[in-house]
Amino acid sequence: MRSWAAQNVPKLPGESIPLSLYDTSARQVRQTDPGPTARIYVCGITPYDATHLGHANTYHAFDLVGRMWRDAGHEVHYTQNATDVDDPLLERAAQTGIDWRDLAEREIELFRGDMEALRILPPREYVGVTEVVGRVADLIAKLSAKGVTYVLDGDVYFSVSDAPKFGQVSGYDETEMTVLFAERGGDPGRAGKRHPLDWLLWRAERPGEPVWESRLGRGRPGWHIECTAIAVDSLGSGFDVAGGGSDLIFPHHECGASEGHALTGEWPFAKFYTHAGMVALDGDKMSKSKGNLVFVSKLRLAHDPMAVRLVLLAHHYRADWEYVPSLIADAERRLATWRSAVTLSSGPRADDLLATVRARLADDLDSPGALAAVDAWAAEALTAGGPDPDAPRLVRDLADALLGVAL
Ligand code: 5CA
Ligand code: ZN
Repeated sequence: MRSWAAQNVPKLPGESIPLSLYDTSARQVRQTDPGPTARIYVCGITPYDATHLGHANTYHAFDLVGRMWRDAGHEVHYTQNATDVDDPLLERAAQTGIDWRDLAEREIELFRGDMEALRILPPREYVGVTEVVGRVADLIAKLSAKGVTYVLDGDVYFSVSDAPKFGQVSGYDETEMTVLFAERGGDPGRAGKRHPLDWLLWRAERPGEPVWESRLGRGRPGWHIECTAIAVDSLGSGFDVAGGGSDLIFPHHECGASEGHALTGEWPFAKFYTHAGMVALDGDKMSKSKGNLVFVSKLRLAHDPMAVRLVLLAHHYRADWEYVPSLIADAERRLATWRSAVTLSSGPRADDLLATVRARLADDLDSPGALAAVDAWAAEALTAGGPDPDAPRLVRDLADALLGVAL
């Protein structure tokens, strides 16, 4: 599919700093160690409703990852999927009387506009599941040939007993897994399954549902295998980061990691499993199914999109936080202050500021720490001034390149 437009990223002077990130599967912060081309896969939207601030928080976090790698001289091979056929999309299409394909296309287009407005750099490959169904079926057949699947009434399941590393990504115990599996699209109670946590790879044709002809017969892919297939085809195994929100730790990334292991023989399938926190509204996780949403498309029309980005930057990516309207007001004030400071004809030297912003972001993306450093520079520039005629330009460039904020 078409991705979205990229802005030019200014090159910065001085020394870059290698990025460290929290790896959910290692349960610690570790330094990333990409080759000349860093490889990242981030789970994309299920396009049945507009992008909310929670989604934006997740894509923003991984945008900072890419910006830090670029600053360190790496190329970034970024792949993202769109779950453009799945139960929630089909249900919403049926409720609203819109064709599911039209609904997906409309919401993906709105998402592209949101990402561009927030200056989130686009993936090199943006792949809709409907584009790769045949390929997903090939990989399911490959799994079957390895003896890790079984068929139940035409549906194909991955057998969790044949997944020796299962549980290592999330670290959850079996009770917790069973609860989350049921909440997040799994079917632990289905009669005939060998184990409650066996997960669906291929769903055979059901009346009224979209289907594809494939080597597995008529049907459509299950959820987890779509991301594994797209990631392995686009990035290979042992890529640097698999990312998403923390609601994807289990079962999505757990199952995907075991699928990748079975397909490639490599463990871990991704070197880092990294997750952004959940954004809530009125005390509840923002979700399309609950309807308690703050849409990016509305917020960015009512406010400067750079203020929306500053709301995201003001929270550590791993934190769970709640949206309240005062956040956007605070961000607008900060944006105005920064803009006033970078339009001065000179300011305090900013080399130390650049080093601090790099250091804060390199430390598991401490964006609040980075903002505090820019705040301090701007306050000094506006109150005491400074001798350096190049400093305002440098601050503008570092805000652009590292924080994605156009001043
Ligand atoms: N299509 C699947 C991933 S393959 C999916 O989870 N789609 S989604 O539209 O539900 O979510 C898209 C991304 O936003 C996922 O990475 C998800 O973890 C993240 N996300 C969803 N809700 C929130 C929220 N309230 N706060 C933060 N991130 C969220
Ligand atoms: Zn995914």
